[in-house]
Amino acid sequence: KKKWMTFMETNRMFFGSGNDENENEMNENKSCLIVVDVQNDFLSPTGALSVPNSEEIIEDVNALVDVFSERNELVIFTQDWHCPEHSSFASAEKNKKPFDEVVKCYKKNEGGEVKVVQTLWPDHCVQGTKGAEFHERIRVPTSAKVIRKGFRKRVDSYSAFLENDKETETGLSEFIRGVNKGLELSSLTSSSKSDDNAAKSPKITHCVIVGVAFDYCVRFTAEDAFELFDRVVVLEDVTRAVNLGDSVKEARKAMEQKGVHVVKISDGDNNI
Ligand code: VGL
Ligand code: ZN
Repeated sequence: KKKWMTFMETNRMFFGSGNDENENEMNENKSCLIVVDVQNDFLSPTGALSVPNSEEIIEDVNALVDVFSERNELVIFTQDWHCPEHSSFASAEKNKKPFDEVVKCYKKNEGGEVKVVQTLWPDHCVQGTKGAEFHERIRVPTSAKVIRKGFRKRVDSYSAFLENDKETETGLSEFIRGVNKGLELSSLTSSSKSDDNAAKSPKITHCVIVGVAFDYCVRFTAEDAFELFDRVVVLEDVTRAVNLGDSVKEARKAMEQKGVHVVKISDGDNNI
């Protein structure tokens, strides 16, 4: 935990003033933590889509959640939440096996279509099953926002924001816009700021992402996060990858092209 408090201190211009009332100049920046898919089917070695060594991240996830919560920063957990016979399952296709790829074609609302490669997975994170529950050692505070994704049968959702048709919203963007609106309103009514014209209204400008899998749900969540945030950071030490073919290399390249900061705290990379 100490490691993550130091991390927040080192990067405090991005993390607002927390509970420190005297740090007015930094009040307009807030951050949020997105914890991606820390569920039994991914984290447990016996899970349906076990991500190698992913139980190792649990203590760091808990410590980060504590540090963000203590500083009154928003914490979001995503939960992969598929219906039985979901279209991302190999079992839903004839003559396909897990980890095969198919091309899916989605019709856009405004016309036209989008083609995306869909990896087919073993059945996993089926709604209401043990595999879909958060790992028992993960602490989910009652104040956290939980966003479920991938429950529409015809379309998978890797990203916490947009499903794989690149069009259907999960609801998380609207939620965050609402939180920002609330921050703006409370800053307008707070007396400490009313006579300070230069004060900008607070806003969540910064997003830190951890969880699994680095090369799928973490990657696409990070790429989409730029719609809402100025700065997007993936803490690589607190993620693990499925690692299929070049998926890790491709994920890193795609994130870096978008401007996502993929950092490794263990390499001393703690100034973001
Ligand atoms: C994920 C594959 C299928 C992930 C979810 O959490 O990265 N990967 N569903
Ligand atoms: Zn899934």
